[in-house]
Amino acid sequence: MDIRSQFPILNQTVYGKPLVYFDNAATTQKPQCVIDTLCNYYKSLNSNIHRGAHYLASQATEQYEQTRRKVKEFINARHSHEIVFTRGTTESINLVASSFSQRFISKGDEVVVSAMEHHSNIVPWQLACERQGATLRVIPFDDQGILDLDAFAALLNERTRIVAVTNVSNTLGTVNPIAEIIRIAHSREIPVLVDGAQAISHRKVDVQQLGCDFYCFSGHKMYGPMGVGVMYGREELLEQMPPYQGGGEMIKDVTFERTTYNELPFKFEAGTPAVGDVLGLGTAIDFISQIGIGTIAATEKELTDYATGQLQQIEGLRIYGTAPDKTSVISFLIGNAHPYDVGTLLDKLGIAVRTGHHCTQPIMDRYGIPGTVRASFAVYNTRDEVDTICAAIRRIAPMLQ
Ligand code: 7TS
Repeated sequence: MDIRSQFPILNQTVYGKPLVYFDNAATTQKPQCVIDTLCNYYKSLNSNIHRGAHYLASQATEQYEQTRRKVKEFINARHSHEIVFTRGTTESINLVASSFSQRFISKGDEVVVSAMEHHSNIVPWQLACERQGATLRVIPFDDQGILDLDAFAALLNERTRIVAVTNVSNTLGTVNPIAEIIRIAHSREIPVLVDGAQAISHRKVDVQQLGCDFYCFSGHKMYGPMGVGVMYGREELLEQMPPYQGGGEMIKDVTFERTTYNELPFKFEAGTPAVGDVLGLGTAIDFISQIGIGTIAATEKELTDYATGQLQQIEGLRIYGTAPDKTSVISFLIGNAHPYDVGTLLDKLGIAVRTGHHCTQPIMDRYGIPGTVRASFAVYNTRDEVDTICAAIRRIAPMLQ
């Protein structure tokens, strides 16, 4: 079946123009199969999991746990109990930053992040460092948007407790050499958290092959529902880390004197989870697997190369993020135009892009710019849509001088 026709939202007009949706790095649209899973869950399965003794509860529990196994296979984790369901990448990183730091970070220690992190892989570590009396160190990147691995290696020392780095930059599109980063950090026995929010729907992720200690991602950026995500953590570390939130489900026994905690992964899943959304995430994984992540990557690369070539021909247009290995993200500015003005004009022509700092203010500071216009592609986008945005930019450029 044609991929694009599986996304009902794409078949509409906005302001009388066919919708061109190029804001996929913010969130991807959802195929009918994912929407059906959500509807069917609430139509025929809704119930609270792990506790009810009745039919619906046991069916919902079974499907929820089956999805955990599906995620395990998808990222090739060693164990299902290394997969913790969260509300998304942000919650996954906050969980690790909070719990890991309580156990492993103390006064005078250091945490390393990169200068191209999304705020959600900066601020939780700043909070943790503040609490524990530790210091944040930052890996720089060059004009093309490539991390400086020599500077990275030089940052590591006997006080470094963890490295937290993004697999793919949401603003520059750079695919970071995380296998190499992990190798360097592990040679000094430093664990590595990888923010996989922008990688998971574009590249094959194999956490065992990478050897990463934590890998975090969101369902909504991989054709799945909002409000659900994954924190993968290596069993040995998760076992040693304290719970993140307290509540139902994460305990073994509670008395007022002492509470003992449930085993993995339940220790980290306090309260009623978003069961329907977890099942929707499972369907999104099926959707990706059916197309094949290799096919998705190839389709997006072809489109990104085409778009880059076309955009580069537009006078006064500058692209930020020109690393050789990129995903389907193109950040740009036109002349002296403010990105917000470009975005507003494109919107009126039916084209959805994101404008601003994309929650990566340090990247903007690095280039000395207020923000960018960002077009980001998914597997359902087309060359015709790229032609539409290029024609639109040519049309609006004179209005922006
Ligand atoms: N990390 C990266 C690399 C991201 O791109 C994002 C979201 C997050 C973490 C946070 O994910 P969440 O699902 O918990 O919000 N990035 C974007 C973006 O580029 N535009 O909107 C959200």
